[in-house]
Amino acid sequence: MSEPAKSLANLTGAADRQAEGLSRRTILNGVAAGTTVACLAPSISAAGPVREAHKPVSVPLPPSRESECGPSRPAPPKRGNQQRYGSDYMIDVMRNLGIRVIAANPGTTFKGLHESLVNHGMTTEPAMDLVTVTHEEISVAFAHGYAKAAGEPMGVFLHSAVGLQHAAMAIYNAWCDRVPVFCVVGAKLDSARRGYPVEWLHSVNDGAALVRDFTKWDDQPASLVNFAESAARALRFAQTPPHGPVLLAVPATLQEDPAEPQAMPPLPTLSLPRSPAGDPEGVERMATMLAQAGSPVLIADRLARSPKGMERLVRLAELLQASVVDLGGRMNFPWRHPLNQTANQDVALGEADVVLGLELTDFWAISTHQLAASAKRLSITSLDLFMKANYQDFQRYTPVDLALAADAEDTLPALIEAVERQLDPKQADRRRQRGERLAEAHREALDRAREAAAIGWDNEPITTGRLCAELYDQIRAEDWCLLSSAIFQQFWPQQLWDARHHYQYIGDSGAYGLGYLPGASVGAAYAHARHGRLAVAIGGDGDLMYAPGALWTAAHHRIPLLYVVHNNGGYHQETMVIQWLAALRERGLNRGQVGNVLLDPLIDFALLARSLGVHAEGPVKKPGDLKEAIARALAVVRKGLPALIDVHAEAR
Ligand SMILES: Cc1ncc(C[n+]2csc(CCOP(=O)(O)OP(=O)(O)O)c2C)c(N)n1
Repeated sequence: MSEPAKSLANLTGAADRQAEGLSRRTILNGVAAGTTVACLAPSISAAGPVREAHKPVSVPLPPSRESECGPSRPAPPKRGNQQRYGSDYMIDVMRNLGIRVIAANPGTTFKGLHESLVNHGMTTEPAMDLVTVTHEEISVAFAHGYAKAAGEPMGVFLHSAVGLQHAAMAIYNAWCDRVPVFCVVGAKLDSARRGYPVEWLHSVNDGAALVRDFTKWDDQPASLVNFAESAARALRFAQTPPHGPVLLAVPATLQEDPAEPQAMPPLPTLSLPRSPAGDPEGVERMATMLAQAGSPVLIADRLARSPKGMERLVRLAELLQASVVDLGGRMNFPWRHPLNQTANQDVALGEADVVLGLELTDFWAISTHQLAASAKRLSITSLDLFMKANYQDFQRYTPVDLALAADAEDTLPALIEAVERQLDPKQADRRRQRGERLAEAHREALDRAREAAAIGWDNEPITTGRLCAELYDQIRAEDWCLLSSAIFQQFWPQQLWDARHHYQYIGDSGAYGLGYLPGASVGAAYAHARHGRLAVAIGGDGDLMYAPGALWTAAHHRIPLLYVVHNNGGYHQETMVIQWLAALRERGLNRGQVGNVLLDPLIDFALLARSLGVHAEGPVKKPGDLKEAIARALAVVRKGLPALIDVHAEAR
């Protein structure tokens, strides 16, 4: 092993280091509970007065202009006003259905809900939270990340027409990622109550039409009973596999009109159906094929909706001593498990005689390019149960030998039981030997990855291998979680880090719609903060520029997150595409960067982050400076605050 590779082995876990018992739990728990974090990093305090913990602030404002507030502003309610409004009831409905957090950028079409949330939902138990967001795309991305980290959906309030238009791409990401998001959009339906021109511009009769192709369900309730039933139904659909975003367009009149308590319908409760599991005969046949296979491979993409999914895949793989290839849509399988053959997937898939795809989005590419024609193809996916036309996220049609239209996570218990019954005890030695071979292949792949990550160790710009190794070295002893997919960092974390728990990784955006990571990582970090976990994300400079306002939300709500900017000076993915095309057309490579680089002016992400109230380090240009910058930033995150490091790194 080369010298840099040896030191990398130390950094990435080969060295037998004892995890230090550094506990941030109490500090971070305090943040989640909204207590004051008194200690701020010097650079933040230098930038302005030390902020207090987040609490509602009453600031006297000048009266708003009529054109902004409407001509008929209601008289302020008297103190102790006992009048209840439709929106108070709606907040109670959402709370009763398990919605505790709402993200929103304000807009008058949901002002009833907004007011009820702050003066009722947030002031009565169990208290809800309102996350202030600077762009509706960030609201939905926040909820997207939150749902994957928390294992439960949260709500998003959206302004009619314009707000929903901003939110649309993020809803599409959540749809393609099969993640539940509960969207509520205001609807100014009664034209007689549209008081001023802007209200007409922000009115639409069927607002949900804009996103209907990529939401699981929507409705426009016309009464409080209708709202209660539709909210429960929406959350039920959203959380029945395949999960997905849902939307209610709620008339402003229904929100704002008084509602007598005795006229309010009973609060609905949420009864989630059991997930659709594979039929017993199909499961039995599948178990036979797997039990008799010589080289079985289990491929998982969006399998593990919950920790149970990962536990079950481990159990099945260990029973069969099968290779596992993790496509990374979720945290499906421990990254350093000896049966994890993701890094050797070409070999594993090439040798496979039976392949089981678990919630795969694209079986076609694997089936066509990586599997032998003779390999038996098995599939379990809930995508066979529910799909929509128009948007083409269903990928190419793939013929398989046996498909179960079912939720894979909840089909695994029956499959495991059937495999256990069917495994031939006389073949136990053969299976053990197969497992040993796979463990050896895993070890060799890890060694190769360490060697590869050490290449160019002292290079400038900093290599992505060094960036990921140095970061891991400083978090590995803690309860860390990675909120980005590392697709543009050569998957170094998946290759080098040791993720064992389901919460340590949440996959990617779903539709590769950029602008996902800033909001999603802040939303996921918000959920992780309750457990005192150390949340880190590594994202592109181009990606961050779509939604930098998410950093403000992280600062405002004291959300602990280390956001590392992999700053390669632009849209490298697209640079490669244009260069490739220009080369194909024999026009040379040198103009491939035009329209694809962000170098003039060079973006100072540390300055940007500081302006949004986030502690920042960088730009870090020299590899030797990385360690200290990471240490300083992590010190801030451990105190319960966000921090950003701008790293000038190689393209990939
Ligand atoms: C909303 C959206 N716009 C454009 C694209 C096309 N696109 C794919 S990758 C990419 C570049 C992303 O830049 P960055 O995040 O800095 O990553 P890099 O490729 O530079 O490593 C772009 C623009 C997209 N996927 N989503």
